Amino acid sequence: MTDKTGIFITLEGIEGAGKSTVLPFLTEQIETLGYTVERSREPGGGPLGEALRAIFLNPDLQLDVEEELLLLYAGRHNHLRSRILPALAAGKVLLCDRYEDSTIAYQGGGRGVPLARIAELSHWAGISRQPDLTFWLDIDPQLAAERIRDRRPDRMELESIDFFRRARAAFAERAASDPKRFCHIDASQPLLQVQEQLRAALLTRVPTHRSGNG
Ligand code: Z5A
Repeated sequence: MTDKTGIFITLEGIEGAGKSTVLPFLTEQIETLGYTVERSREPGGGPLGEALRAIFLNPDLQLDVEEELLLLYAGRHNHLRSRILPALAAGKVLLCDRYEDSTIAYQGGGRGVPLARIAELSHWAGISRQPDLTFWLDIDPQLAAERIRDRRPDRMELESIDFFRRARAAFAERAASDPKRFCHIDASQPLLQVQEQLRAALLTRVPTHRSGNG
């Protein structure tokens, strides 16, 4: 699973699945295995991506899916070269809240863009590195929506429940096609049980880091 040095781990799932909630716990658990963890997120991550994130999520803007994709891949290119690859080269674990699987799920599954078209754009943008391990926090969209109902919605959260059902189905398809990388987590369970699933999965999937220098 490790490339020359670091490990690239991502967290995926529909909004309200609990990704932000489990990030500190997951970080701690990975550190316990002896790694230095750098956390990041998408949209965002690099300086350009963070600037574009505000545009991407702005509920006052009406973007079409081509505009969404161009924003996402400009940010992803910048994220990859300025944060992800340097962190991996330094031997760290780069732990990222969302990455390209979210594009497959939301712009592909949710908005219906053919996956071949997304793959073409990804190739053109030079997205050369995929995660080594992806935790998919899976939850029913209705339950997820109830968890976040008191929050002011961002642009994507204004979408219908059917949109999130299609996104979930796209995550499921992706996970089934790559079981070696994807780890399914039942995110509908109480937090302690979600954490226990993550801890157990980490122990089986990530080796203890022994050299102590990364
Ligand atoms: N997007 C895209 O379209 N294409 C792309 O390529 C990429 C992204 C990369 C921004 O993502 C949006 O961009 C996202 C996809 C799109 N849009 N949507 N919709 P984001 O990651 O910044 O936003 P998010 O996914 O919407 O984050 P979120 O709503 O914060 O979800 P979360 O991090 O998974 O959930 P949470 O904040 O940790 O938890 C939500 C609530 O549930 C909170 O009150 C918790 O206390 C509670 N919670 C958490 N876990 C539990 C459990 N186990 N039991 C009970 N309650 C819980």
